[in-house]
Amino acid sequence: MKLYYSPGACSLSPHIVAREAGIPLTLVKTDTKTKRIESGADFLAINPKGYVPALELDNGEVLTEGPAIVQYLADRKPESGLAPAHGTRERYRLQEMLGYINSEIHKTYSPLFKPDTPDATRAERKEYLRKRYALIEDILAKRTWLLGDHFTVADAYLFTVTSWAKHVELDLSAFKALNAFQQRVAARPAVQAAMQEEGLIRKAAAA
Ligand SMILES: N[C@@H](CCC(=O)N[C@@H](CS)C(=O)NCC(=O)O)C(=O)O
Repeated sequence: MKLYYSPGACSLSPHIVAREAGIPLTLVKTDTKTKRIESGADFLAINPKGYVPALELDNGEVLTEGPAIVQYLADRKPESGLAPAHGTRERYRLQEMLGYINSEIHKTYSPLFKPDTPDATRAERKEYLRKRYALIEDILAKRTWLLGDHFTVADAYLFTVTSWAKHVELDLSAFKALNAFQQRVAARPAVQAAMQEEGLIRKAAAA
């Protein structure tokens, strides 16, 4: 399978999930501005939506939308516990959380990355994010991971989008449990490996 990604973008979430599950992926670096992949080929011919992540399956089919992709990957390795079994109440809780992260958090960051977003909009979006993170903070004050004792695809997604806060000067320092969560996720070997591969952190020097 091929994952079309852009370093540090929301595609880091399925990249982490694949590494957590032990699923080998071919990573294809994608420029979301020029809509070209590293070979120079047209990304729009692969994903007409023009955004990452996109997962090309071995049969050539292309799956898009982060929440669908992470569930697809997790379901390839159910024993990983990255997603509860289909049809269970826990699975709906996972989908509820993925929907919240996707629509309430992820997409609220988008205008903050655009240089022409007016200051008033920027301030309003940051306030909105802090309001949405307050709910997450309440959850993480009581649990290690978003859904309980197990790391799931929702944790990989929350970690990925929250790592953008420093790039858009969003102050989340008041959210102590969230900050501890970010550190917990960042310390996971699969997360370290994914971030190194995307060039977000340096590889540990050889002894
Ligand atoms: N609805 C999509 C949105 C994905 C998305 O926002 N991708 C961003 C990177 S985080 C992107 O590629 N943006 C470039 C563009 O929209 O042109 C999802 O949830 O997967």
